[in-house]
Amino acid sequence: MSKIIVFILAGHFSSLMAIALQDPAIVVVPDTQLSYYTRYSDEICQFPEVADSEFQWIEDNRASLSAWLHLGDIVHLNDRLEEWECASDSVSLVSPSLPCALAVGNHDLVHPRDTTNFNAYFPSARFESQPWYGGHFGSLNDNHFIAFTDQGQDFVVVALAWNPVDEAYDWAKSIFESYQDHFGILVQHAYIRSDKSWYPQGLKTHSHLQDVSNLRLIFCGHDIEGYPGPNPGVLAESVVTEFIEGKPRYIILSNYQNIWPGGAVWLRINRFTNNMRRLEVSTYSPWLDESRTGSDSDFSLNLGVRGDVNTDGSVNIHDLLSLLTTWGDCVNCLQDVNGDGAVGVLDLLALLGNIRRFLRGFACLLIFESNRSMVAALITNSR
Ligand SMILES: [Ca+2]
Ligand SMILES: [Ca+2]
Repeated sequence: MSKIIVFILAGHFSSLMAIALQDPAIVVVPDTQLSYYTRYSDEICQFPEVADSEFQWIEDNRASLSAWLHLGDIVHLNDRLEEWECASDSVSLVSPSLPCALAVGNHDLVHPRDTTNFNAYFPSARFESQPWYGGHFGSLNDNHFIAFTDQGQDFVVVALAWNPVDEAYDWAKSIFESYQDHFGILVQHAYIRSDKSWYPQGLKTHSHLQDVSNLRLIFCGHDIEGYPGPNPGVLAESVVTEFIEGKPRYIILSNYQNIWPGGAVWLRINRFTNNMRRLEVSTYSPWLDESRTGSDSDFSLNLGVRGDVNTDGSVNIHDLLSLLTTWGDCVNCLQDVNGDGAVGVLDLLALLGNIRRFLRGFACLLIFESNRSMVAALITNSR
């Protein structure tokens, strides 16, 4: 009888372990516009097979993904319906059961806000039968949100369009507040530049949403200046760190649109590990079947306690030692507690600010040890 119980318990725990081992993962798709760009009237999309490889890869890996998010500039010439046709066909390669959100970029509309073609190919009706589709602001799908749960983690994602009306910001804020217990993500086409400066739209969104405590990640594209990287005008990658109520919020820029052909569909895989304490970001091209290396493309960020360098949930001597041995320049590294691109005194102070509990415990241990030797001496002397 006891053997049977042990067997059942062992089976139960092994299934729990299997669930814990699979982490939520969200794919970010930067600007696809140059895969579809029709330079001449007799061309129907420039590199549709390149874009298709990206969405086929998402479909092939759907079982291990939580969602995919498009950063905008889906097409290059908004008024060319062939580009929208190709883009729609690419997106159709992915099962609609996988949650997705698409930001409207500056190439996806007629300025200032005519999104007729976006809404012809990606209307709310295309998604609203899916349980993850949350709804949209106003009558169009320009600004929409999705909510879903994967591996026990709740997410809410808001997609804000290029140049949204002021009321859309209030709507976005109300969505995050309605899903207060969800991990919040925003996608908006233009937000920061590669030199970490604000785009005016990003600054405006920041002013409206800076106090939203559950907004933890912002993904954006658009920029191709590449400054100060080695490929100005070709690609852009950057991370800006903020702290909201003591928790880190990251603005993550990625765009590779001018890499031949058609941006080579470099996508971002964002994997949430260590019980949502760490974000592991990698950059992969399904077309090239290559991964980008270097700390701008392949890095980890701390989503949890400030100073918890190894993201194990507590700040202690291990984090302190890791920080001290990484002293100096350190782009997108976990030891860069304040996210300024280097490990230094400010990071040390931030870590020490959260290490007080550990130090208190250490002090108690010292007092106990010194008292113990004192008591032992007294006992010895009294004999
Ligand atoms: Ca730690
Ligand atoms: Ca730092």
